[in-house]
Formats: sequence, C-alpha cells, structure tokens
Amino acid sequence: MDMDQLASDIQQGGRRALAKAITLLESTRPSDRLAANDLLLKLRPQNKTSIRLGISGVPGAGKSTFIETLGINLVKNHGMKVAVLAIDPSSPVSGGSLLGDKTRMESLSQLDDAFIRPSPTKGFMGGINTSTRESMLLCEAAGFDIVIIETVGVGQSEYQVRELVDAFLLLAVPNTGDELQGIKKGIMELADVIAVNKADVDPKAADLAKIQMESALTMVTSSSLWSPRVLTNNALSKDSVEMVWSVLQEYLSSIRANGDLEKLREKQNLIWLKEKVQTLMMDSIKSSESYVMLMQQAQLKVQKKSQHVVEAASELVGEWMKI
Ligand SMILES: Nc1nc2c(ncn2[C@@H]2O[C@H](COP(=O)(O)OP(=O)(O)OP(=O)(O)O)[C@@H](O)[C@H]2O)c(=O)[nH]1
Ligand SMILES: [Mg+2]
Repeated sequence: MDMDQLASDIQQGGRRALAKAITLLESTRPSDRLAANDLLLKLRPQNKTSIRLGISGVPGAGKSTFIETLGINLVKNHGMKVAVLAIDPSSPVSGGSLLGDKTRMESLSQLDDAFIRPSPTKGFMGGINTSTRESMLLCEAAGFDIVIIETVGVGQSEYQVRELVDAFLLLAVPNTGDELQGIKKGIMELADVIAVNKADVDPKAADLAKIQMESALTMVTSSSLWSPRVLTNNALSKDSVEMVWSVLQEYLSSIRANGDLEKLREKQNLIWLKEKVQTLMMDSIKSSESYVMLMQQAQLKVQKKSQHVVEAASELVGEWMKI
C-alpha cells in the first residue's frame, strides 16, 4: 500500500482513506503497524485545533442518541465536520459486542460531513488503547473539527478516555438505584459537564439527581478554575442537546483562554509518547528470535513445574537484558 497516496487522500478528506488507515492502526499484524507508523509521520499537522470530546455513561444511558442529535446539529447549524469513534468493548466471554446495532447513528452517518467508526477493541477492558488516540489524530488530519469518542463506562474506560480528550461529558441516568445515581464519585470528578439524561421520562427524578450530583461535586476540590456543571437533558431533543453543547463551549472557551488547553494537549502528547515507546518496545522484543527462544524455554520449565512462574519470568527478563 502506498502510504504517500493514503496520507494525501486522508488530508483531502477522503472518508474511505480514513477508514482504511484506521483499519491499519487497529491491525495486530506487525507489517500493518509499521505502515501505520509511517503514515502517522507523513501526515502534516492541521493549522486549526480540533475539539476532542469524550462521552461516557452506563450501557443504555443514551450516548449514541446524544451524539446523533449533537452531531447533526453541529454539521447542519454550526458548519462543522464531525467524527465519531465509538469504542465497542468486546466481551471477553462472548467476543461479542455490547453496542450492537445501536452504534450506527443512522441519520448522522448519512451526512457528508460526518464520519462514524465503531471500533471493536479486543482485550482492553473498556476498549481504549493507543489505536484510539491515533485514530483520533487521523480524523484531525482529515480535517474534522470535532472528534467525539463514545465509551461505555466499564472498567477503567472513563479514566482512559479522560487522558485522551479536552472535554469529558458524562451522561447519567436517574433512578438507577445503586450508589449515587449509578455513578461512582470518582468518575463524577473526571467530568467537565454532567448531563442527567432521559429527563423527559421522569423530570422529577432527573432534577433530584441533578441536585444530588451538584452537592456531591461541591465536596470535590480541583486545581482547575472550571467547576463541573450538571444539567438535565433529553438526548432526543435538539434544543436540550444544544444547551449541553453551549455549556461545553463555555468550558472549552475557558480552558482556551487560561492556557489549560495547551497544557492538556502537552500532557496528552507525553502520554502518547509513553504508550508508543511501550508498544514499539514490545513489538520489537516479540519479533526477536532470542526472545522467542527464551520464552519457549521458560514455558517448558513452567509446564514441567520445574520453575515457579515468577522465577521463570524474572530469569527471562534478566537473560533478555544481557542480550
Ligand atoms: N426518552 C428518552 N429516550 C432516550 C434518551 N436518550 C436515549 N434514549 C433511548 O435509550 C435507548 C438507549 O440509547 P443509546 O443511545 O443506544 O444508549 P447508549 O448509551 O449509546 O448505549 P450503549 O452504546 O449500548 O452503551 C434508546 O432506545 C434511545 O432511544 C432520552 O434522553 N430520552
Ligand atoms: Mg451507544
């Protein structure tokens, strides 16, 4: 595959080229990964700064519905190009998808200025990994003004998505019973904006949830000047979603003005660096013959029970370091 051509197609906004490039990034084949790295180097940074928005919430909270309403509004009324990466945490048990057909965002996906990518990510609880970050960068290179990352709130996913984005919106649902409206306080602290969704179904419960969350948030001390805001929302209503968007805009303006956005981007880049070093190291180690040999020897010893797993692993690493 010609990476110069692919890079140029992406930068001209080709959605098929973008989809192809993301497939390369997600591939586990070493040759594809090398090609993907080559591609990332070839992409010029855009002169505009896109918005990186993470959206999380329990299964069925209304994330995809919210993104569909927001995305259509951003394309049609704000003249924006909208990319959505929907992270689908493949179940370790069934290998199946939790999101299923609901990720499709039917109406949004039909717009020329929208790109929707459901990404099945195996083995990572919550599904965020380096390829998500790099896919986001590809979307930016393709000229998208906003990249929205949808993740189901399981495992460590909220923490991982927080590290990836500028703004983090949590969609809560009233009356889920457990804990504080089904959301752990630690997760609430990650959010810049919280929307209590499905407020149209039971407005009283939504208002109550909003009050409870606001009071819980007053206990949180933050180094940032922005105090997280809580709103009630109906993801099916354009006007309601527009309200949430305007609060997100307020937050983004504040971090642009006080320099926090620049610091965030720097932090995101440094995390990327660390992740990249780790994956490149692992890739290079795994492809080395000495490693394969050392691993086979260690496996044999463990299988024959002649060595404790910890001892075999330490010995392997020790031997590897000598090479
Ligand atoms: N009445 C009402 N229904 C909603 C609202 N938001 C979402 N729904 C409905 O709730 C159901 C689940 O919505 P989704 O958008 O698929 O939820 P999700 O959070 O993306 O779900 P997963 O991706 O499976 O985690 C759908 O039937 C939506 O139509 C809302 O604000 N009000
Ligand atoms: Mg969804």
